Amino acid sequence: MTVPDDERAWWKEAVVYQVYPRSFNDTSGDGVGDLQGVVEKLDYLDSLGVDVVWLCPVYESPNVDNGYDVSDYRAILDTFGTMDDLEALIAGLHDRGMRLVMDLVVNHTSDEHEWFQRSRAGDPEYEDFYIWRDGQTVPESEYEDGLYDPAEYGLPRDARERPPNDWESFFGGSAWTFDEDRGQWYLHIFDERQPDLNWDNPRVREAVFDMMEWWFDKGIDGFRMDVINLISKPDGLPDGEDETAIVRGADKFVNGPRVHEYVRQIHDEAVPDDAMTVGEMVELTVDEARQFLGEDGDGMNMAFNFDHMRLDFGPDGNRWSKADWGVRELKTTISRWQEGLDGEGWNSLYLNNHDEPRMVSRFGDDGEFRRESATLLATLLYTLQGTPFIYQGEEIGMTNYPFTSLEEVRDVDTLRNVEQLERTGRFTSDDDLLDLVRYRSRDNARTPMQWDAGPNAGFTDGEPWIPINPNHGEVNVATERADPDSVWHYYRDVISLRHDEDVLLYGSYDLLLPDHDRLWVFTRTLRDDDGDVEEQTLTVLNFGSTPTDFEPPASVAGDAEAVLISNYDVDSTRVERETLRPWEARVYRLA
Ligand code: ISL
Repeated sequence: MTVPDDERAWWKEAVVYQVYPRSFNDTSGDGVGDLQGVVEKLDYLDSLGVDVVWLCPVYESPNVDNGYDVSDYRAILDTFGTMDDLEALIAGLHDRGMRLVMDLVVNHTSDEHEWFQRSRAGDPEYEDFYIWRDGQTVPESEYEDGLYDPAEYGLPRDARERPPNDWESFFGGSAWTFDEDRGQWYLHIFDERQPDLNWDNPRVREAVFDMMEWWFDKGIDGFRMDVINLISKPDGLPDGEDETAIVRGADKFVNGPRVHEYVRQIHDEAVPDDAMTVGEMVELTVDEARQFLGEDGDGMNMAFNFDHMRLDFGPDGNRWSKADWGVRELKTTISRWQEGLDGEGWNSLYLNNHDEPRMVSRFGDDGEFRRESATLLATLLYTLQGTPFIYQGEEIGMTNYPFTSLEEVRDVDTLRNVEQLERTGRFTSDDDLLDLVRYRSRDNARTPMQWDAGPNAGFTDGEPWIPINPNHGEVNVATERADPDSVWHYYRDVISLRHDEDVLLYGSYDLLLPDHDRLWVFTRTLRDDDGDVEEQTLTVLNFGSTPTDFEPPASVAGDAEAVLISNYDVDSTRVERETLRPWEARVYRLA
């Protein structure tokens, strides 16, 4: 056995399936998915071969941000069911040898959380639970010269105050809101109804750790930690300095001064040894990731980084503009993470989630080559080093939604940002606006899971909370399962391949043909103690809708032992010069 036991871990060998419960499966008929809906599909998930379910927030919430605004961490939102349903889900997963990872949203709470209610009322026990500051006084002259408009901050005409600093919210506008009750401003890096917790207050940390322990006692197996590298804010809350920051101020509040101390404390105090943690970390670099992960890290297992999610942002670094990307940049970016974390951390592998457009629409071809490109992307994800995360519907090649009006949009992020951009005259026409929404909106991923070709795609008997993709007649689980050549069957095969092959789990990654602008070719290699190759695979991907010549480098050319998987028929095991078909993907076991 080449892989030492202390290098192995269950979460490294797992495939995680992300459930966005609101859009997964509705059993109550109210048009919103629910926990019983997930329970009902456990055999489905088992048959796909996944090991872990990551469940997006199901806690009590006013749903300003679909559950990422929690008003009670220990209660289940009525729409989703009851605590009994959640316990049934845990039991159902464990019975099948699967595990449950919950979402931990503790950079902020809902403004309806009792902590915030008490904090705004000045209750001494809670007054420092959030980040409260006095505003800056604006000289009367600025008001008279029209340089200051109180309405911009939702303040009355006679107000002469601006926020404590210039930080912006990810959802557009100032990151500060004035609270009448308390007579002060509070910080919210997301919506104004998502006030940021004050992690510098030890009582906040204690309260969070207690809550985490309470969930582990219920039997959950880990946490996905929402925007966890934003929890430490710098003393004095200085203005932003970096003009190209993703939002103004991000250069100050991302990876703040005590973030490692806090992440380590979370792990030391509230996470059992065999649990799995994955931190969502905006603006993370490989160097920073090593400090969170790995042997000398803070105890965290994996991080979601966003480098590959930014390749199509405009030159201003803004998510709400758009630029072309090429496979060269994609492979350079992902290769940097593959090489950078080898032996010093562990990658999470994803190309979409509930915040991103559908991967086949963004990185593949969701028209003529939907099947081929979806399976190529799967081949990539399942033969890289790291733990793959499937987002619901990815396994059937679900696509972006063809929005024709803002009335079809539910997402606070899309609506607030579009509103803000309209104010600055960013759009030339309605079509221009809708183009961007169709490309970027988080709602692309949030339309309901397509189970069958019937009414409402088998998602609900009621009126769905968000429109269902009109392509559900062709793209749905029933059709995919009936067709042995489908995306779904490919996912099942590639998942099972990955489970069986140590070299695909633990082998090191080496990029070949780095400068090729259409092909992505790499090996995975396991070596013995003397450094001799023991096992090796070769992944060859033609990233595009046109045929491409492949000239294999001498190091991998010749007779391979086997073709382990491919998305077209391949009749020879020879790795030799040939023309690859559109979106063709192959994995060889080298001799
Ligand atoms: O992609 C984004 C910015 O680059 C944002 O869409 C997203 O808000 C950001 O990635 C953080 O996401 C997480 O925290 C948000 C929540 O709205 C997202 O759903 C969640 O995944 C606030 O809790």
